[in-house]
Amino acid sequence: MPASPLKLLVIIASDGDAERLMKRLVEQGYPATKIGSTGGFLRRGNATILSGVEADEVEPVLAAVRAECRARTEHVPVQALPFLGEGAAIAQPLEVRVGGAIVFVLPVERFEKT
Ligand code: 2BA
Repeated sequence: MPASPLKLLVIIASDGDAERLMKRLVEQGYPATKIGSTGGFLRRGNATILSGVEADEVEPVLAAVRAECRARTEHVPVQALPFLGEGAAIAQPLEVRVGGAIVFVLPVERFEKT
């Protein structure tokens, strides 16, 4: 039987959640690479995890993401935002989603290991 097609999961998560998620993925035998990244809106450090798995492994990986990356809200002073800050001295803090994860599932055309 031919192998299930490969998928690449691109997972963007907060640093703390990403660390726990990496641990869980590796414990469960899924390959994962963590890259330091920065969110464009908050300009905070976050982490991007790449995981290349077979199509039938996507759901178990997503289950791990849901278990480790729980969304919550935080109030961020508008002055702390890099592009809204100027002249926003009296604006109310902005409620933003932090934690949780953003996941893209991409088809993999070809995989090579040299
Ligand atoms: P940031 O761009 O720093 O965004 C952090 C959080 O700020 C977002 O959480 C969202 O709740 C809020 N936010 C972003 N843009 C906003 C806006 N224009 N107005 C009001 N609130 C806004 P998430 O949606 O969970 O995104 C978390 C991080 O995932 C983002 O950090 C970014 O690094 C990445 N991300 C999210 N969507 C993406 C996408 N479509 N493509 C690439 N990266 C994405």
